[in-house]
Amino acid sequence: MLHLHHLQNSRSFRIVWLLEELKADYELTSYDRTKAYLAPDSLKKVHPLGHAPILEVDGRPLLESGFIIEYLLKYYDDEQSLKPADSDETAWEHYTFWLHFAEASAMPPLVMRLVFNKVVQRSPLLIKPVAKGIQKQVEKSMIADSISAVLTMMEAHLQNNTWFAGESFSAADIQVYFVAIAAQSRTALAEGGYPNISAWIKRCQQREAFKQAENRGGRIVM
Ligand SMILES: N[C@@H](CCC(=O)N[C@@H](CS)C(=O)NCC(=O)O)C(=O)O
Repeated sequence: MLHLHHLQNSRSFRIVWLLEELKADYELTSYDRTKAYLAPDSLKKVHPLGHAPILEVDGRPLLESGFIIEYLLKYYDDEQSLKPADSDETAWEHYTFWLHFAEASAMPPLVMRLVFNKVVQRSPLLIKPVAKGIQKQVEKSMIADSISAVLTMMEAHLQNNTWFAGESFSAADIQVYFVAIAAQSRTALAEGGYPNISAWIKRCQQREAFKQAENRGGRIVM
């Protein structure tokens, strides 16, 4: 029995999408974010970390989107259709690299940007100019260049590859998709500055399972 705990507008969309690709039978509980844009406390009852996604398998909570993806592919992808075979070394390497890259290198600067935006938004009027000043400094010194470097790597890879693992769609695309959507605001991606990424986003969105995932889990809006 699979039970996905899904936070609106979050990484857990990845798992909704994957479950739809696998045509799995699952229960879905959706949580709204709090005013502070956090997960509600009720998610901590499922697991003390309180982050989404959480996939309960027969009542056992699994965390980390990358691990949940690997778990589902191992036990629920009978045809091994969403991951390259180990024998296809190039595709396997691409797949594994991008699966890890999404959380390890790409998400940290995006989360930092989100946190600093929220700090400014939530600062009392008197403090706001100071908060804005700090945000500007951090954005310039630590965030903007890292996000550009991430997008440049993705763009270069998609110059020669239709999907992140190469010629076939895989769960690596699902993992990286959230990065691309989270990076859309305040980068050249929204203005067409990364045409290969934009075309790949469209290819992802055309998949039936993606549309089904949006119907069940809601659209990601950043
Ligand atoms: N590395 C974890 C990150 C989990 C995570 O931080 N999830 C965010 C959603 S995008 C969350 O639950 N945020 C709400 C909160 O921290 O209160 C994963 O890939 O699953």
